[in-house]
Parts: sequence; structure tokens; C-alpha cells
Amino acid sequence: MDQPVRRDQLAETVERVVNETPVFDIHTHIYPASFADLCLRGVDELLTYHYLIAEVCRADRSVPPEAFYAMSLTQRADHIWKTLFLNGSPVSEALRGVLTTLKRFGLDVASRDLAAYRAFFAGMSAQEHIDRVFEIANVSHVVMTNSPFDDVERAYWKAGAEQDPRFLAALRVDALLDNWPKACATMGDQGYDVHAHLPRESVIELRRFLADWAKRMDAIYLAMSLTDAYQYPTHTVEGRVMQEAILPFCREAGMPLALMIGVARQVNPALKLAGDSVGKCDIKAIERLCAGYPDVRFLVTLLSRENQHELCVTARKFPNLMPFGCWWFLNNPSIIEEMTRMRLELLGLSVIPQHSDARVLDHLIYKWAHSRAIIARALTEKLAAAMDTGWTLTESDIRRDVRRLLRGNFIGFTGIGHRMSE
Ligand code: RAT
Ligand code: ZN
Repeated sequence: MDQPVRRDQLAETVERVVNETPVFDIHTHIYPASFADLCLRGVDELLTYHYLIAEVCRADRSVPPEAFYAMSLTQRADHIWKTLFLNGSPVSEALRGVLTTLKRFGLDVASRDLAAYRAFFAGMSAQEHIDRVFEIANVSHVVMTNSPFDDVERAYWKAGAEQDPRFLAALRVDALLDNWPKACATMGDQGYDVHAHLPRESVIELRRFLADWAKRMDAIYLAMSLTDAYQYPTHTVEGRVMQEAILPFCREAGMPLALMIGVARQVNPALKLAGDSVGKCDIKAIERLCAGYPDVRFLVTLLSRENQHELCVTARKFPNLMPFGCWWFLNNPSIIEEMTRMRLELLGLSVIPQHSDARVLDHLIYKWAHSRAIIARALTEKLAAAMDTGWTLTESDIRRDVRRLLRGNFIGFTGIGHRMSE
């Protein structure tokens, strides 16, 4: 018999249920073992994550970005270990993440023995490593970021690289709006006759390109990251790409469109992948998209903290808008906490509170450990407030709610339930 949970047991119950519920991670940059070069894993990759590169270039200005990037992977990792862990305490979220990850693998963080950590990871095959990480992180599925404009990645798809059912594809097409002439050339090389001024026939070709890649990847959504200056609609060729190709394709294919908006690209190009920044975007662009395409489902994450409240309000107006994740510079405990509370208050359970953005396989471990703790706290607070009125809750009620947050909302919104075992 499912008894009501006592008020003094609520926090412990919610925390346990959150930890026991497998996560469906809706946005990552990780790959299965068959995508060998792209399957980043292990302690050197953890240490050289671009989140840490920005930090090391501040902490030791005697090694500028150019000199840093001229080093080998091992040298970069050594430099980051020495500068950010040994010459000062690891307090930032990205550094704490490395420690949490090592600890969850059962390694002795107190030893500060980088050579031992390297030996540990070197002893695992990619397949064993993936299995172990998914188990420790309690993640059932991840969605990758798959670009047909990336030469290395495209080669794996064309060669029919073996698929792992835990890794689902997202067709990522930033290139279409970022550098349209170059995108036309790349599509041309692949046999799609797309002209830069986009005559009617080119629109058809572009849609054929999207359909072919969505099919090849078995993609579950189409995705793009957009700058803080993004506007919709516009009378530019990029505006037409969106209006005449991307949105009609999503509508016809019944494929959700994920928009990640607010990147200020390459404000410091010397930092390469670590050189992007943030800007507040215009929420009106999202409002117009959602209003103009009620039959298209939009998964939206915004990079600026200043956009978060208006995104929640907009989602209240448009059921075809699903806010997700605390993206990139927002993926810090204090901000996750604030955003999760605000979302629960404004949207109840109809939100996807987090994604990992893991670039290195092992990131799944710390990103989810840290976020789960915060999601559990925020949910406990809201459930406690309901209980304080006399409302009762059983553990099954809590399991249902947590399942919705950590997996069900995404599965339901994208309509991929038939591909899951639930
Ligand atoms: O968080 C990150 O690692 C960023 O560099 C981006 O990859 C971002 O998440 C994106 O998907 O564009
Ligand atoms: Zn990402």
C-alpha cells in the first residue's frame, strides 16, 4: 500500500527518487565508441574541456592561448592540473566537476596523483568506459549533436558507423544560418544543387538535404544555436532559409526544432572553442515563431540569465514551446537553483530542467550528480509547500513527477515514446 510520505521524510524521499530515476539527456556532444576520433573520454579530456581553458588563460597569463594550443593534449592537461588544481584550490564549477567525476569512479582525489588517474582511464576500452559512465551517472539515453557540415563526423555517418541505441541523433544545422555561402558549397559537394540566392528549386534541394540527413541519422529533432542578435522573421536569405526550408521541413516531418539562442560568437578568437560569449536575445523572435507555427514544437534554451523569466512567461502562452536546460554559462549551482525554482513556480512540471552538454563522456557523471542535487532540493521545496496546506503525496506521486522532469517531458514532447521501452 502506497502510504503518504511524512513531511519529515520528504527531502530524503525526493532525493532518493531523483537519484534512482534514469535521466534522458536531451543535449550532449558525446558519441558512441564507433565514432572513434569523436568519442572523447578520460582525465586528459576532462582537464582540457574548454570551460577550463578559459579559466587557465586567466590564472596564468604567462601562457597565452596561442602557446597553450601549441602544446600536446598531455602538456595542456599537465598545465591545467598544475595551474588550476595545485597552485590554487579548485573552487569553480568546472574544476569541482573534475573532482566529482574522479571520486565517483572511486579514485582517491586526496592523492592528487594525475599519473594514477591516467593509468586508471587507460585501462578501459571505449565500450567498457561508456557502460560504466552510463551506469554511474544513471543516464539511459543521450542525444548527440550531429552535423552533416562537419567533415570528420560526416565520414562516420557515410561509412555506416555502428549505432548504439543509447545515443540518439539531433540533426544540427548551425551552418545554414552562420555561413550560408559556405553551407551552399558543402551541400553542393554532397550533390545538392543549392544556390546562394535561394531560387525555388534550391529550397526544394535544401529540404531534400534535410530530409536525407534526418533519415540517415534517424534524428529525433533538428537543432541550431543562434546568436544573441537572432531575429525572426527577417528579409535576408537566412530568414528565407528558416521560413521556406527549415520550418516547413519540421512541420512536414513532424520533427521538433531545438533553438539554442544567445551565443556571442568568438569575442576572443584566440581562445577558439573557449572564445564564445553571451548576449541577451529578443524574446519576441521566439514569440513570433511559436505563434506563427503552432503545429511545430520548439525546444528552447537561452544562454543569458536575463532572458530566463521571459522565456518562462512565453512558454505559459505557447504549449508548443518547451524550455530546456541551464545552458553553458548558466550551468552553475547558484543559477541552476534560481532557474529551476522559477520554472517550477511558473510552469509547474511542464519543463525539461536540465541537459548536460557533455563534451567528454565522463562529464555525464558530474553534470548529473550536481544538477540532480539541485533539482531535488527545488522540487522538495515546492512539494513541501503543497504538503503544508494539508495535501498528501505518496512515493508513487513523487516518482511520477520526477520521471516527467528527468525524461517523460522530453519523450512526450518529441513523440518518441514508441522508440523507448516505457
Ligand atoms: O557548452 C558548450 O560546450 C558550448 O561550447 C556549445 O557546444 C553549446 O553547448 C552548443 O551546443 O553550441
Ligand atoms: Zn551544446
